[in-house]
This record gives sequence, structure tokens and C-alpha cells, in this order.
Amino acid sequence: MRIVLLGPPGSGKGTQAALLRERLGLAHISTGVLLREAVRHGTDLGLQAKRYMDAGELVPDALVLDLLEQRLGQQDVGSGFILDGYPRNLTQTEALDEVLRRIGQPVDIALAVKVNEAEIVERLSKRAIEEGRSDDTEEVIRNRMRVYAEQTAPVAKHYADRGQLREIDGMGSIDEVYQRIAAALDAD
Ligand code: B4P
Repeated sequence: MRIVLLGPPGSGKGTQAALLRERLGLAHISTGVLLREAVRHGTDLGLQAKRYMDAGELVPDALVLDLLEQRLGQQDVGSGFILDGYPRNLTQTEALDEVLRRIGQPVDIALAVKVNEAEIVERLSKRAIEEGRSDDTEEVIRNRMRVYAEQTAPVAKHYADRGQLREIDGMGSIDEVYQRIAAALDAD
């Protein structure tokens, strides 16, 4: 199964993708994780990406596509995957369709996780204290939410138009949200 997870920052995409990997044995592909690894390793790409991430802006499409294509070439992807944090705008949505067509692994379902703004700020502020991520300051969180509304929210329509979008209530405990996702996958 090939799943695209959509949702604003802090909606629990990364958290739920990790559970799906563990319980369904799917590969978890997070562009945020891949980018943070590139930054940590000080690669050219990481150095270029860092200033965008620290400002809460999207990293340029070509850089992220490069990372994604490398990851999709790895062996574990053959048994299905969860894409977490990609696509994040309409250009990436088209690029993804093209790459997946080329490797013969089209998306089966897109899950849009819905969480309100107050909950997002609370979760990410908590993570700022626990993990010290440089993009979890209040100002950057607000910018990430603005970027999400402007650039990422329209991506859901692409999947809705194909009849592939399922909306998931992301409020409540991690396990409650997981149960809703599992029910949506079962119903499909
Ligand atoms: P991401 O790594 O995707 O960061 P995110 O949107 O904050 O989501 P994340 O997965 O980390 O958080 P989650 O909701 O699981 O992106 C970071 C940056 O990388 C972007 O701003 C951008 O610059 C760049 N980037 C990434 N992909 C890109 C792309 N395709 N194109 C361009 N740029 C790109 O969890 C948040 C917190 O909530 C966690 O602490 C978690 O423990 C908690 N939580 C989760 N579920 C909860 C629940 N039910 N109840 C309470 N807390 C919960």
C-alpha cells in the first residue's frame, strides 16, 4: 500500500507514519527527516536547505525532489510506503505523480489529518522544549502554518478530485488518531 499523509505542521504526520511503519511494515519516507539528516551531516544540500527550514519556508523543490528520488530507489520501498511531508505544493504533487508513474508505484490513498491551530502551537511548543528543534519557535511555527495554508492545503484537492482523499480527525490521543487512520485504510 502507498499512502500520502497530509496535514499541517504538528498534526501528527511523523508520529502516525512511524506507527504505520511499525504495524504495517511500510517504508516511512519523511522529507523533513531526510532534510534534517542532510543538515546534520553538513552535505551541500543540507547547507542550502538549512536557512529555509530555520525560517519555516519550504526548501526549493529541486533539492527535495533529489532527496526523495534517492530514497525511493532504496529496496524497502518495494513493499509499500508512507510519504510524510511530501508533496507540500502543487509542483511537488506533479513531480511525485511523474516519479511514481516511472517506478510503477502510484499512490493508493491520501490521508489529510485535521488539527486546530491552538493544538498545533501547543504540541510544537512542547516539542521545542523536549527536542530543541530550531524551527519550533513560536514565530517560525506561525510562518510554517501560513506556508501550509497557502501552498500545501491545495494539494488535498488534487487527491480529492481523484477520489483518493480521506479526512482524519487528528485531535485526541496518538492511539485514538491511529485507530481512525486504521479504520480509513480498512474501509478502502
Ligand atoms: P517536517 O519534518 O515535515 O515537520 P512538521 O510539519 O512539523 O511535522 P512533524 O512530522 O515533524 O510533526 P508531527 O506532526 O508528527 O518539516 C520540517 C521542515 O522541513 C519544513 O518546515 C520545511 O522547511 C522542510 N520540508 C520538509 N518537507 C519538505 C518538502 N516536501 N518541501 C519543502 N520543504 C520541506 O508532530 C508534532 C509534535 O506533536 C510531536 O512532538 C509529537 O510528539 C506531537 N504529537 C503528535 N501527535 C500527537 C497527539 N495526538 N497528541 C499530542 N501530541 C501529539
